[in-house]
Order: sequence, then C-alpha cells, then structure tokens
Amino acid sequence: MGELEIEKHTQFITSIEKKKDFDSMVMEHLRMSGAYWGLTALDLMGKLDAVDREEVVSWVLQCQHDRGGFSGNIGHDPHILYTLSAVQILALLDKLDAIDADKISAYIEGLQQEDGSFAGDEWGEIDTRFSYCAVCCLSILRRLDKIDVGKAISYVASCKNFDGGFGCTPGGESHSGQIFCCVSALAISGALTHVDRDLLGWWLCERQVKSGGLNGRPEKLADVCYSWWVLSSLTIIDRVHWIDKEKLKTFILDCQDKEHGGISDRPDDAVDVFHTFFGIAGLSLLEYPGLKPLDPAYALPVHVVDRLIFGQPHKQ
Ligand code: GRG
Ligand code: ZN
Repeated sequence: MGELEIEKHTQFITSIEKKKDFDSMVMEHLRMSGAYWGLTALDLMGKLDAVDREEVVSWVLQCQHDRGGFSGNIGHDPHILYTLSAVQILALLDKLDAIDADKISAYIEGLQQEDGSFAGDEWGEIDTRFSYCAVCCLSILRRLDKIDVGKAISYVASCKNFDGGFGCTPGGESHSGQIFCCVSALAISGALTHVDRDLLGWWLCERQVKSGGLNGRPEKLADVCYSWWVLSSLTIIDRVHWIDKEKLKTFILDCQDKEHGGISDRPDDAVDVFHTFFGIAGLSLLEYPGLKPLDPAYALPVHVVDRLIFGQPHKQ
C-alpha cells in the first residue's frame, strides 16, 4: 500500500488558486466551499501555514451580503451552503470575531419554514442538507436558540426511511450524503435517539464494495467522497468497526496522483480539491498516522471544535 503524499497534496491544494483552467471556471461560483475543503485538508495535514490567512479572511468578508448570508464568490447570491463554509473557514482560522454572529443567525432564522425545514436561499428549495447547514452553522456561532430546534429535529426525523437511512425530503430515497446531513444535524442537536443505530449501521456498512471503497447507494460505484459521507455517519453512531478499515485505506491511497498531488473519486480518474479533501478526511477518521483528527459532525478538526464548543467563548 502506498503512503499519503502530504507534500504533493499540499502543493496541489495551494496551486489551485493560481490556475485559470476550465476546472477553476466551473468552481468559480462555489469557491467558498472549495476554500473550506482545501483549507481544512491543509490543516489536517499540519500545513495551514502554507496560506496567507489575512488574505483569505479579507476575501471571505467580501462575500458577505447585507442581510447576513455569504455567497460562493464575490458578486454572487448568498446561500446557506456558502454561509456554513464561510463560518467554518473563519472558525478554522480562529477569526470568528471578524463577523457579526447575530446578523448571520438572523439570515439563517429567516430560512426556517413552518414545518421546521430550511430553504437554501430566497428561492425556496428545501433539503435536509440545509437543515444540517443551519444547525451546524448556528452551533458554531453559539446561536442555536435563534431557531426552533425542536421543529428542525422533527423535520429531519420525518425524512427517515424504513431502511434506517434518510433522504432530502420526506419519502426521499436514502443516500449517504443526506444521511451524513441528518445524522450530524441530530448529533449536534442532541437528538440521536431518532437514529436506529443497528439498522442504519447495516445499511451504511453494506456500502463497502470488493475494492474496499464505499458507494453512496446500493448498486452504485465506489467513490472516495463516500469515505467521508459514510464513515462520518458510522463514526457518529459508533459502528466504524463494521467495515474493513484497512481495505478502505488502501482504496483511498490508490486514488492519489502520486506525481502531481491530489486525490480522485476512483483510481486513475482526474483529481480535484473536493475528492482530495474527502480522501484526507476519510483517512483522518481512519486514524491515519500524521493526520489531525476530524470531528465527524462539524466536519472541522477536533482541536477547532474543542476551542469553539468546549473552550473559551470567542470574542463578540
Ligand atoms: C460541511 C462536509 C460538509 C457539507 C456541507 C453540501 C453538504 C453540507 C452536504 C452534501 C451532502 C450530499 C448530498 C452529498 C452527496 C454528494 C454526491 C457525491 C452526490 C452524487 O450523487 P449521485 O446519486 O451519485 O449522483 P452516485 O455516487 O450515487 O452515483
Ligand atoms: Zn464523489
């Protein structure tokens, strides 16, 4: 089994900014999430000093809108997905004091619907991804009391299926990505009693295929990003030992571009920052030597979550 190419991946992530190719144009509107993936991966590898923190913070702040939400890039519309990414970046860089937490909380509060669900933005799409974004973001900001948490929990619970998994809306098919969102939202809200750990654990561990990789749903191909979506959920419900960890490690390491850095969705595909983050995040959950531990629900390094939730309150 090869080793994790920490130096090569650091070079790959830090060089993305300078590239002006087709991939960077496609990424333009979701740059905030791209920055969160890249910066968190760097921190897990102990390489966050490779970026200019002040430059990042100044750009993040330029993406905030008057009503409190953040957009994926300067000049784009605000969305709850990018608002969470922006808050995660500032938490990672220990710069939460640079923003007005009440303003962001008011934006998120305005997206909650009567049934407890959340819209992603003013256009009104509803999805349990947005429930996660709301709960995670407000918990980081210590403002969970600004929303109706009870209703938020009931809505997420109403998206639970007969197989123990969760979908994007009530009745929606179980998918590992949505399961991460629902299980994490419930974990952060202290409502894991809504999860049937054994039933869901079975469904999740059956995502491991012959190659050792994990897929997102039955009959689908393995993909490195499910090393995060599936493994984080298994970690939260304490069922990681139900998969073959060594085989998954080998699958992720086999997806590295050992020459130029970066990790792809499956062996020999083109690398990207999304799969590079989720590969490194998966290896961190598998306790790969030399990587910092990652919190499975907040998707932030454990040392950051400790500082936020259990450490001294951040300055207001
Ligand atoms: C802070 C980690 C973090 C996340 C923020 C954006 C978000 C909240 C959650 C997204 C959860 C999700 C739905 C992930 C799945 C992404 C994905 C690979 C979708 C592809 O689905 P299909 O069905 O592909 O097109 P498959 O793999 O099933 O063939
Ligand atoms: Zn993927």
